[in-house]
Amino acid sequence: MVSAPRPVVLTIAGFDPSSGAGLTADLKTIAAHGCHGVAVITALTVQNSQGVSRVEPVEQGLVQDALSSLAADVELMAIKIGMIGTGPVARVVADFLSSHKGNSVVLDPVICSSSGHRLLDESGLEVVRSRLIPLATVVTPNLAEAEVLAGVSVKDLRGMSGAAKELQKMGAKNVVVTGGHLAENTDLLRLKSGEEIEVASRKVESESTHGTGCAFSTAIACRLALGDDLPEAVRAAKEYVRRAIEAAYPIGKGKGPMNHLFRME
Ligand code: PXL
Repeated sequence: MVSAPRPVVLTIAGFDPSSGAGLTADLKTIAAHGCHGVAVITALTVQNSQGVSRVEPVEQGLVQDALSSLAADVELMAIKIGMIGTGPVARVVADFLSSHKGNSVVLDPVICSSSGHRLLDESGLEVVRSRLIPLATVVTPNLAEAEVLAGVSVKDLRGMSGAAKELQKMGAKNVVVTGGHLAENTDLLRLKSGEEIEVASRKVESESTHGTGCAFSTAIACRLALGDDLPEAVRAAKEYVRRAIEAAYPIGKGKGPMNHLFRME
C-alpha cells in the first residue's frame, strides 16, 4: 500500500548539535506537522544548551548545489530560512528564491544567538535587508532583530508596529514581530494590506526555550504548506510553540530544547 503524499517543507538553516535550534529542530517541527522535511545546511555551529562557541560557514557552492538538486526533484510547498551565516551564502539563497517564485517563504532573520554569538556577518545582513526581506512571504523577527533591521527602538507593541512598517518600506510583504520576550507574550502580525493583528498567548515560565524562534517560523511554513492563510498559520504556530515549551523535559545545564514532538505522546 502506498500512503498519501505529504507536503514537502524545506528548511535552509544552520546545524545546532544540541538540537534545540537550527536544522535538526526544524526537521522535528516539520515532522510534528505531518509534513516531509528536507534541509540545506548553511553553517555548522559548536554549541550546547549554554551557548554558541564557534561557527563554520558552509561553502556557498555546496549550498547552491544542494538547493538545485532538491528543487529539481521535489515540489517544495514552503521554504523556511533561518541562520544564513555569511554574505556569499545569503546571495546564493536569494538567487535560488528569485528563480523559484511561487512558494511560501518564511524568513526568520537570525542575527545573534540568545547567548550573544553573532550568526550573520555584516555582508549577510546587507543581503537580508536588500534581497531576502522583499522575497519572503513573511518575515518573523524577534524584538532585537526588528531593532537591528528596522533601525528603530522596539520595546512594546507600538515599537513592534513601527518596526513592521519600516520593514514594509524596505519591501517586506507581511511581518510578524514576535513578543515572546515581553511580559504579555503578544506577537504583532502586520499584513501587506496594513491590517494589524495581535496574537496573544499565555506566557509559560520555563528554562526550555532554546530555539523557540526556529520552531515558530518553521511551524508557520508548515501551516502555510498545509493550506492555512497567514493569520491562521501564525496563531497555530504560536500555540504549537507554547505547547512544546509546556511539554519540555530538562536537557543540559542552560536553556534546553522544547519538546517538538509532544503530539506523539
Ligand atoms: O535561535 C537562533 C539560531 C538559529 N539557528 C542556529 C542557531 C541559533 C541559535 O543559537 O544555533 C543554528
